[in-house]
Amino acid sequence: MKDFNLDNLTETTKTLLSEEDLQKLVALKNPKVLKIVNEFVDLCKPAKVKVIIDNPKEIEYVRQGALREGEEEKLTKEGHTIHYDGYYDQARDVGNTAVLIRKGTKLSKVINTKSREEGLNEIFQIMDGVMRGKEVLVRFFCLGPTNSHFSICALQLTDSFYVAHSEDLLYRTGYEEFKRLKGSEDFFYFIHSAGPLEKNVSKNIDDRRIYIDLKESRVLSVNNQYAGNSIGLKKLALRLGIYKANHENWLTEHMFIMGVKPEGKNRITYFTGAYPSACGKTSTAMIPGQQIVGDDIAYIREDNEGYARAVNIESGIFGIIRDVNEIDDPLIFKALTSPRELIFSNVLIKDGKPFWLGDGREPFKSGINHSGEWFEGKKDKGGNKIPLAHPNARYTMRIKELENWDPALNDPGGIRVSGILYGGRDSDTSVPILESLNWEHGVFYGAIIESESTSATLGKVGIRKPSPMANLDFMVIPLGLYLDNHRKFGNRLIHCPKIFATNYFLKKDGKYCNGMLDKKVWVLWAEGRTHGEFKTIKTPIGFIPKYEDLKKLFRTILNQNYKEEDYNYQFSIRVSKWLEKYERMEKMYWEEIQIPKFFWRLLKSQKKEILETKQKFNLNIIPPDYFSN
Ligand code: SPV
Ligand code: MN
Repeated sequence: MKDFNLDNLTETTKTLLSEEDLQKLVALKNPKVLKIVNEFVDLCKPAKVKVIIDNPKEIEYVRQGALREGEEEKLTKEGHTIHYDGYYDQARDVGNTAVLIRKGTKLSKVINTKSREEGLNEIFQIMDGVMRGKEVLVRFFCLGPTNSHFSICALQLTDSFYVAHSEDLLYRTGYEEFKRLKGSEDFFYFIHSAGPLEKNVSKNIDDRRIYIDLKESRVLSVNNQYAGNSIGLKKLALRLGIYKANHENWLTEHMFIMGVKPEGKNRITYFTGAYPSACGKTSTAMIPGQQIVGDDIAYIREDNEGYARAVNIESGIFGIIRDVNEIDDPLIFKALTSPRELIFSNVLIKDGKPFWLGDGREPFKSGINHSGEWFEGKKDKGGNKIPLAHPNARYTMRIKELENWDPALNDPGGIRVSGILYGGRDSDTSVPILESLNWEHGVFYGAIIESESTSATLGKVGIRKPSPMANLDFMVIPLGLYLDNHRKFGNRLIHCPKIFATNYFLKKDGKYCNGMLDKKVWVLWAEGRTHGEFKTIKTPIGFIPKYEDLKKLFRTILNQNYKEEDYNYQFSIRVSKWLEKYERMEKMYWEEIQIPKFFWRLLKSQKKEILETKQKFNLNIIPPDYFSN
């Protein structure tokens, strides 16, 4: 690789690159970058190659290109645009995503794998000439703050101006960072092609492929536009990050980062949190009065003093727009309804204005949406009623557009992690919040996160889906290895973050026990705990809050009277429900490989202790005061 230089460039690449753009590549003094550009320009055969560096003029070229090519259209409000993904390209394509591995390597049973040789042959064939007639953009980004030992350089080649524009909103520019690499090959790269387009959306959906090549730290993605499939730096880089972190003893997590600020106390305490979708991730990160650093992906490393520190690898949000309304999400709603640079995707457009499901406004009966011209009652080919907007419709904007963005966002040293929240969803088992007994026990909680399906999700109601660390979809190494890396990470720290588990969805007589804002109380209780405040009650499942403390917090934070009978119901230990959960976990983990001993040890001891308490009190549902002494 070292000797790849201009002389090695093929004629095609030389003729497609302007002298100015060629010089931008040369200035990086990075043979691997040159080689990649050469290889994929040769393979994908675009009509034009454009190298974009960090300056605003070049970034404006990308913004304008998205409009010119029709991948985005202007809306009435200044800076707002709309992008549509194809009707069948509205979410991550699990079936066509695969990790390329050597024969014999085993990963989690839920992860698709393919032999590397076979996968590369297949995708190279699809990529041959896939950019014909199009312009490919060569982009440089930085995953994490610039000038930071956390961060990883990322090279993206894409023929989608929408993808490149989204990346400008979601990530930090990285051309100068690539210079700082001084020729090193230690970076991720992503090749993306939306493939041939029809009405501005990917046409060859059957040839959609997203192949993760760990050996080369790269992901190749074709015939798609939906950001979770196309934007290299998002879920594709998450996978490469998990691989790298596990080999270098740090953590890449599907986690938000937030600053918690208790009123009247002059301090800010940082939490990270992993929640499967529909378990309250964004609403936790956006709890009123708190600050947001990131909403999706974090790199976590230990510092010299033995603290865990985290950075948001992104600087923007690709957020679910469904149910964002003035009452529940005032800050996001405000940002979405005022002028700023913002891409809406797959929402309804009527008279140049965007509308979405659950936006709190009178719904329209017609407009343009992800299905084209839309009218109420319209059905798709499968006979399914098409909603006004797609349930997974999104907005893409910079975090700085939110009034509560935290200035530590770009701190190269990251923030100090004091607490970690694992959020599951069930109607009948877990308590609203608990503190784990120690780090290992907390990792165990991360490993046993489940989310229960609701009427808002497809399929049967009440089905519990395991979602270890909300990261299973991206598990490019054996799940057991990943969990053990977590355990070891915390055990090395001198100042270990406290780990908490939340469940905002407990029900009584079919009704939710807690209001939307109750999570503010749980999170502020957790914040207090990281400062040694509040006494707790020790139970077999962990430390739970005392009634008096919650009563006070409900009063001061929400001006509500938290009744003791509600506390007793919500914080009871439901023995048979926990045992059912452990059984489901046992079954699931039996089918995984290399599950570390500590997991089985904890599963066994939790079961045993919970059974013993049942016998001791001769009760199946044990209220918290049975445990206080
Ligand atoms: C998620 O599904 O976790 C997301 C959206 O953040 S996607 O980019 O599709 O992964
Ligand atoms: Mn996510």
